[in-house]
Amino acid sequence: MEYDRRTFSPEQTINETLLSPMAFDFKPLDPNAFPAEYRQQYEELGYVRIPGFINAEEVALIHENLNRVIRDIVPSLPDTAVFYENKELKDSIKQIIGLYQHDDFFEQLYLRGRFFNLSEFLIGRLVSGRNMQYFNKPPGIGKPTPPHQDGFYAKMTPLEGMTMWLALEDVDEENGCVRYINGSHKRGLRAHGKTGTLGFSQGITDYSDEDRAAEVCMIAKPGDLMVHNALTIHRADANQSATRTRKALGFIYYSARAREDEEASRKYKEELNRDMRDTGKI
Ligand SMILES: O=C(O)CCC(=O)C(=O)O
Repeated sequence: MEYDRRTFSPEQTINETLLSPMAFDFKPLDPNAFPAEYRQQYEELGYVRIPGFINAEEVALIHENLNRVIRDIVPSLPDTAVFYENKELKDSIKQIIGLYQHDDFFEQLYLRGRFFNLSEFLIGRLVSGRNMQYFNKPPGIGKPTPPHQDGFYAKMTPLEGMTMWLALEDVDEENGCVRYINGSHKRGLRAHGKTGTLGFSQGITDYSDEDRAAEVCMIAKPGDLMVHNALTIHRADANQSATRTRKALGFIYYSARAREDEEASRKYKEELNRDMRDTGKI
């Protein structure tokens, strides 16, 4: 494994001029400092669960910055970058796509912090960032996330990728924990078809009772991180709480050598945007 070109030593500071109004303080960690068990678990199960990957102050800083982005930046974003559970209700945001492209704080969190270094450690190669998203399930109306494999959405070859899912609040069965199927990353891509769900337009078409019985629910506290392989099957239930939100961040990384099929990706996005408009979802 080679880390010399793209990693940051713990002492290294971020260029002050790049900082957004809320200070960035997620010191990168040396990739070699992560425990070997993280990679073992990731390779065996298709995911690794890391409790307390960031601390309470760091979680609070992310919330502050999210609130600022939602207040100051979201109103000017295109309808293909912000999805609402109900587009008439501005407090029902369910997803912000490409969060790092809209704000410096999130760009640095994504590309200059310990998340990036962890992705290199787990993949064992240099990586590049593909997308960072905000996920919420608003109380009462937050819909289920259909069973899927992220690799189906990403038109990448080789499919060497992962998503990091960072809980920003308590997540459990009631408000819609992420559910993984152990070892599913070893069995290839399953058939996907349209789901009608905004933000997760494709789902596994033959998801069975056997699949459901094999699910493991990722109960999480704020700051806990789950990292899943692009082939790991996962889903989440609706938010059944009348009062609790379910906020999280998703960080998607692929190996630097993975290439996107640009034509397939462009076609897919065009069709998706057309579908979302035609069905009145955006
Ligand atoms: O937040 C969710 O419900 C699901 C997120 C997801 O599917 C992912 O991070 O790949």
